Amino acid sequence: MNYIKGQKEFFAGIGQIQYEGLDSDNPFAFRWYDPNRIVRGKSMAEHLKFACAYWHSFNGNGADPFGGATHIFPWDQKADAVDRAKDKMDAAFEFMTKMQLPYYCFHDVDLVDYTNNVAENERRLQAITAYALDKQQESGIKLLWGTANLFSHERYMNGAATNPDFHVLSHGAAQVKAALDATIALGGQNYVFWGGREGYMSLLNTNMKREQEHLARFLHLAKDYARKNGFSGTFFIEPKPCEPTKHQYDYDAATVISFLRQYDLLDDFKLNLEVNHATLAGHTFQHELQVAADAGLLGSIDANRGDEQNGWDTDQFPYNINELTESMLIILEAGGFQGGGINFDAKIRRNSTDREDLFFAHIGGMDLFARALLIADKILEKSSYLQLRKERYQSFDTGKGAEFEKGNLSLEDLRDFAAANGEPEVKSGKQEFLENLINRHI
Ligand code: XLS
Ligand code: NI
Ligand code: NI
Repeated sequence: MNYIKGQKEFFAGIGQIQYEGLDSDNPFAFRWYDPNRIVRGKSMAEHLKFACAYWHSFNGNGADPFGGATHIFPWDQKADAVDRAKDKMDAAFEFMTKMQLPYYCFHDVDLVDYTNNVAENERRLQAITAYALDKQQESGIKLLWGTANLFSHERYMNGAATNPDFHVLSHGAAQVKAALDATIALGGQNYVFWGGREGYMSLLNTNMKREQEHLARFLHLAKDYARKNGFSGTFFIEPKPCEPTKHQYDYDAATVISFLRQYDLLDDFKLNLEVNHATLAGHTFQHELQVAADAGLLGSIDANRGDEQNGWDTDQFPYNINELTESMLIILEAGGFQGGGINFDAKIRRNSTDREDLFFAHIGGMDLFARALLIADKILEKSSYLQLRKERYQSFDTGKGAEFEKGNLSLEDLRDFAAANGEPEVKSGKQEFLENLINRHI
């Protein structure tokens, strides 16, 4: 990936970030992320498939419910929407190239501002898609996934696919159709549905069953349209338990899996799991990964973290090496992501106002995942971690335990075994030993 010289530079003075190893003092360098380093037969870049989230890095301007923008973007100045969008895209591709980020992800409205006119929005998205295709070809950067923003516009205050008003639902469909067209034109590898406002604020005015049926029908229509138009990638559902609605239909991994099964969507859909969505659902991120992996549905992840004292989606950049090490253990054991990668669904803080702060945020996140990958690989290869878990279940490997797993025993057989064999011996779960083992390798 080469930065195109001669083009206006938005991040002047910052060159391409390189791997310099642990001895480097350079804050603009990777200490662990060495894209070509081979781990378990694959390069780090292939394992991790890092993606830049367009919305946080190039649209999010530091505004919060108590105050306006603190990040003033030089690429957001031109009067014409498509011209403005092209400047933003130049900045984004410059940043991703300098950051060695091989992928990006977007919502339709991140790429270009939308109006209330369906046909005009389609025209704008097509114009910026053509521009994006050139940028992708120049830089080698690829689209990990596209999506449509069906939650910001006021018309979606009661949801999009689950809106009680069919007219609103049809606008959601128009947006998804255009976003699918853009994703397909750009060779996007996946397409994401995050429920946005698909949920309810009060059951008093909500027919939950009907809304969920509408959601399933909507997903089928989108899937059928995309397949008909040549999309062979994976669709992801991104679970989230609350915020913006009080109760989101895609609450967590288990809920989404059961929804996909109930509505016959398992052949085309997998999960995109986000760290802070897991913790908001009262789970660890590791739990959500394991639920998806066990169902063969671990598609992709949105990397970020929450704040332990806050109950909302703070979208901070990753920082916790223990959490990521334990996560990488599950991801590696599952054989990696199915189609997806690691999208930084994270934003720099309101008071991080220097242009270079966006670099530090991504350097930190990429290094932390690379480090977690190396540690997890060491734990799997060189420690008793896997062996201990295997031994814990060894009573099911032979004899009556194995017969039980095969389905050859009745409830009476179990009773007879218990009666004949007396009280089981006490066996330690060794939790602290295992926690020490993780920390020792970190
Ligand atoms: C919001 C979600 C959103 C999705 C894409 O909480 O994380 O950013 O990833 O619509
Ligand atoms: Ni997300
Ligand atoms: Ni989120």
